[in-house]
Amino acid sequence: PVPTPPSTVDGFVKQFLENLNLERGVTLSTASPNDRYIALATTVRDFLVARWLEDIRRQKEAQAKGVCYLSAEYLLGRQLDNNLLATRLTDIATEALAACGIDIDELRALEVEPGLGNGGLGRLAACFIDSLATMSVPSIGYGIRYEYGIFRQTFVDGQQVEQPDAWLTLGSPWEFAHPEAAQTISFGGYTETFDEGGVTRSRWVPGWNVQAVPYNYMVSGYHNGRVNTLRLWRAVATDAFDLRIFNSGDYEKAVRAQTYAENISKVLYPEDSTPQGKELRLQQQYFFVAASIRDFLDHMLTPGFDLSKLPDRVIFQLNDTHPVIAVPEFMRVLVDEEHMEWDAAWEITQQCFAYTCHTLLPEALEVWSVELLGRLLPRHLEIIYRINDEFLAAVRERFGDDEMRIRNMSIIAESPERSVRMAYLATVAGAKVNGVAELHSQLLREKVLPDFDEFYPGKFTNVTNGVTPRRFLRLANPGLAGLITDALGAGWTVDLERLRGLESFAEDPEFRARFAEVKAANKRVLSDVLRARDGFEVSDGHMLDVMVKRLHEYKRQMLKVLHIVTSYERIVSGRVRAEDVQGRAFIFGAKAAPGYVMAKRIIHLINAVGEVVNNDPRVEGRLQVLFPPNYNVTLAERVIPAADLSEQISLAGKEASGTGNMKFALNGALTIGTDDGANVEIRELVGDDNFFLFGMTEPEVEELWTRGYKPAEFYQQDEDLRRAIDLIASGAFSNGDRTVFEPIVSNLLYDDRFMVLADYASYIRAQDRVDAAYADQDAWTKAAILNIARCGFFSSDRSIRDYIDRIWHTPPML
Ligand code: 26M
Repeated sequence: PVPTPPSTVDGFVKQFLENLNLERGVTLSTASPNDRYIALATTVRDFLVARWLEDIRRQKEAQAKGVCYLSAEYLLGRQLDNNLLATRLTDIATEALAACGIDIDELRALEVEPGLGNGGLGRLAACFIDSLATMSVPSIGYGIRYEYGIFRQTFVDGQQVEQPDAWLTLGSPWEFAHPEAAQTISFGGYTETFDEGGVTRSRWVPGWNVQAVPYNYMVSGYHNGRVNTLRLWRAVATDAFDLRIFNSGDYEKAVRAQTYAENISKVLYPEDSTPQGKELRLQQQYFFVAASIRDFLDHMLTPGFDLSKLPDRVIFQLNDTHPVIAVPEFMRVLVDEEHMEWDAAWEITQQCFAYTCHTLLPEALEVWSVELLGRLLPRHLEIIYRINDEFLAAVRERFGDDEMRIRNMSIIAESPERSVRMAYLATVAGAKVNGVAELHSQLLREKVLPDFDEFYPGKFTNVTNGVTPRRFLRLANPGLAGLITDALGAGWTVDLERLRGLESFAEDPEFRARFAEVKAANKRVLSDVLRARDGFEVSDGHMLDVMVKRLHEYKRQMLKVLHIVTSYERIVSGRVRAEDVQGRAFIFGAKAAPGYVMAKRIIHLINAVGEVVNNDPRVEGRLQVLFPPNYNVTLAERVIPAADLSEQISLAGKEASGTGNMKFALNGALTIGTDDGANVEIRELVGDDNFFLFGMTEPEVEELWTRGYKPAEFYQQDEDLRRAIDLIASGAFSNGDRTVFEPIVSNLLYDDRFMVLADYASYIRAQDRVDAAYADQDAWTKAAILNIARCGFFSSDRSIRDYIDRIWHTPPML
């Protein structure tokens, strides 16, 4: 007997008080705020369980084809609100707590978000499992339960200092641990050959192992009664692991060994583009995919299942290359453990995997040295070699002994070090390979993997990213959601194309006034949050100009800085009167990978510019630079609904898609952006009049590179640019110390890999157009409403539909 949701306030009160007593061992009067939060979360969680258990049973019974989403990251954000929404308990819970003398908002604020991801890729995985549940697709998400998620960012003298994210310390009411269901995952050792009926085969004799303990999370569908599973694995030392060493009598070494094993799920790697080839990272990857594959085979299939039928039952979607070691693992299980013939196993494997690529930067493509891979996973290396041999033989058959081509296509790179190219392995093994926006998929085929596209016609496809309208509209922007529902009815939350219906409302002055009121209210909410959180004062009436995303040179936060410095310099040089300047608050949110020196310098510069600009009386408060530390999903939910202008200014051809760009447009911000990633599709949909385009196109970028890019020439030729850079170089933002930002300045003048200076003039002109447009508030509002009306395409529900149609072929379970 599983509890069913209370339909009354009294019922909720009763369950809540019972949870305080039975789960926390306290009474209402002795409960700490954390006790109350946990009891509330538990009460909500418990009412999802009945549906969840039912769905697990149904999925198993149906024996339908399902998706196993393999991702090293899930950037979930807070759970309470989303689950209240799914169970329709928001109002009941609010009243019930009020009846107990508790303000539910105070408890909401206590939830520490699970930050088990870096940025776009991790958040995309979270949006996808939301859509999978909402669309009743048989599916499960697999990943790692990091004990420490993405670091907490603080600023000390304007510079980033990382603090550990101990998100589990106050308890974790949303998870169910199953230590009894732990699996053993092996590493190291060696391979040996043996004879089996006259055939020589190879097998793995591992050197050590760890336990993988599953932690289950419920993923609730929106108002469809479905609850899916997210299963995250935690590494725990095995007895055997300890015992061998204990028996050797070395207690200290045994305890150290335990620490070693449990390190595997200790911390999320905070890099989001430049893999360092670290051994622990490969351990993490193998650990979670090996546990996930075993889990699927053991629990989702009926005993005696004919493994040749696996492609009818499962597709493993590889979220970037991080889980690609699943390919040789799957082969190892089929061949070594299930005694399948190699060719049959390979046939199945090629139908059971598909690969999503999220980048174009060559330095972001993962490779593992053969030395490391062979030491940690010797049998897998053998399997990879055989896959490569057979693949290259097929390439030879088709193209002849074109050694250049063979070297370029080999899964094994020979220099600078023998290593395995994980993207190539994924491409060879995957039934499909997709990019994450039209432009990105096209460049992937034409520039990154052209030989593979030629060799495998039909393998490459596109699925443009999307975002969940539940979290990023319905929950984050209740004011706008209410307005839309009043206009169109409630169906848009699961059928976002219905937003089209707002087009006619853009012409309605009363609707525009209500929209403007919602935007103003969202700005007040953000302003209150920033005051409480960081002590910032956002001026009334300022345009909110927002750039939030990981700090990376290709994303070009530096271009935004040059715009701010130019606006400032125009005032202090007397070329522009402060009173004539449109008030703007520039809001940044950005974490830098801890080892990314240039990114950290840019963070320092943004804070330094803010310090000066915000305190210079000549500016008369017209320009404000606000950089709240520790941008995360929780803060995103406040910032995005309040924004007027969305900055999507990467160098064309570098941003695979972007997903923040979609969130802003759906919340009625206008975009200033380059022709890059999904910006291209946003602009096509909203129209040129409702989008501020600037900068070179991707072919123009290519052309300038080949011609020879000399950033200093742009500096020489543009007075505003010269003044801005000179001001930074002069020490104006570093108390006269010219050395602090010198590396940034010389990088811009003499290297500038991402062509900030080449796009500067075009960017400044576009910003001048933004100012002019903002002066007509009513026209701006109209454009904002049209952005919303025309961006329904960017629902992650549509992305999932595309994955189903083009890759998975998994019909929804009705
Ligand atoms: C790899 C190895 C070692 C440590 C970390 C990594 C790693 C982790 C995350 C590498 C890349 C990671 O993420 C990349 C990412 O977030 N890419 C973004 O994906 C989004 C979703 O598709 C796109 O919208 C963005 O354009 C793309 O930059």
